[in-house]
Amino acid sequence: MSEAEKRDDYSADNIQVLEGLEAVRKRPAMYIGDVGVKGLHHLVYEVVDNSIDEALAGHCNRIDVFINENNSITVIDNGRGIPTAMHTKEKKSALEVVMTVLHAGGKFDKDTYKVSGGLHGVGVSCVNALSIHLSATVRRDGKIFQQEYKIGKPLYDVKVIGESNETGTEVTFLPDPSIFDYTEYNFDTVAARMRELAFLNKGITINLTDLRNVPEGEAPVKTVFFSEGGLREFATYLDRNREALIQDVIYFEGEREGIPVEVALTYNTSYTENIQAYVNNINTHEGGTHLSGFRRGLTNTLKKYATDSGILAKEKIEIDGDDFREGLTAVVSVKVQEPQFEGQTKTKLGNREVTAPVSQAVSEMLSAYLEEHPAEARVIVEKVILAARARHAARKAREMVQRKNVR
Ligand code: 0RA
Repeated sequence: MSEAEKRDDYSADNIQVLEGLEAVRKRPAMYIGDVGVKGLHHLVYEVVDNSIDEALAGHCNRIDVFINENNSITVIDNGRGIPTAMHTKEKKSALEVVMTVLHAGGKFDKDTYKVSGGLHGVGVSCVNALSIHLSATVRRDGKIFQQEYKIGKPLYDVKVIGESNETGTEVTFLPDPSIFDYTEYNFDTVAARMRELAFLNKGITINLTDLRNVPEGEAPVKTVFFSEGGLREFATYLDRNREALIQDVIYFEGEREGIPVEVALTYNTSYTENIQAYVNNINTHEGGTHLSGFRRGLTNTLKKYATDSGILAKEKIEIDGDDFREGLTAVVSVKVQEPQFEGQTKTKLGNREVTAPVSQAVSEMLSAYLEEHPAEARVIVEKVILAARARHAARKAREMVQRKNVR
């Protein structure tokens, strides 16, 4: 056996096998949230997430997504390609195992840095189960392999259909109309998620092409999502319609206590707060420990600066956490190996060990920025003090009205 074959053998065998697919068709909502527009779009995200994981592992930098004329979806990546060698336990190609066994997707081995969220990580087999037709094409080892499925069942064994010097995975699926209320994709919905993924995973090019209703004789429009600056550019994008209070985006990227942390923040002249917090590329709408860490780092650092710099001294005013967040736009992204999602919509991070690393990262980047940019620091602190004053005045006014009503 050659080294390459051994490696392939190894990766093929390391796929953990758990359960069957019938369960998914019986209770689709349990796996993809719902069978409406949201669930329909989740299918795309799940397939793309697998390619994102391959990119995060350092083997892929390009993902092409097509919305086809019949509302099927094609996702092509330039990764290593899903292994196709025989999986000894299952006596099937690893590709077939990945496509037909729930949870078989990526748990190849713990060393592989795998953090994708997707349908809460249920895997591409789930997409297969909910598609009337799916085709998987793998380019690797000089060959092109293919297998097709109907509602998750293979139509034939994995076969070689050609030769290729390239590597990668290509999946085309057509959602089952007997499962979904709607089967028509919304370009803007898909585009928004691809844009978000490009910001969250800098350096990956995601191309999105809508092949529906292309006028005769015209080329389809390809939209390219690519971010070199990551969250730094994400924050700028979020504030695109606001007036900036400071021109910079304060940015941190690194690892703290083994947890990859990326944070970007800036201030605009509005009074609203916009903090987007992500765990493994999933927007944690209900917040959690990473958001607490962010808030703690922000509040402590700004409070300390306001006090030490003397700007606060002449004010004699009590400032609290909310005052630091008026006009704040921020994005926090952490990658957590075993995330615990809690809350009503399972979008609240519960892992206690994440708070300190995020808080540290925010304190470090922010104190360094404030020290080096005294002019901007003053503008921020003055805005904070203004917010505190407004809050105190509002409370006084409320108390006055209430006192009058008592009489
Ligand atoms: C695990 C191992 C290997 C590739 C992949 C997963 C993989 C999965 C997907 C899903 C979509 N695109 C993908 N690209 C790669 C290969 C391991 C090896 O070659 O040693």
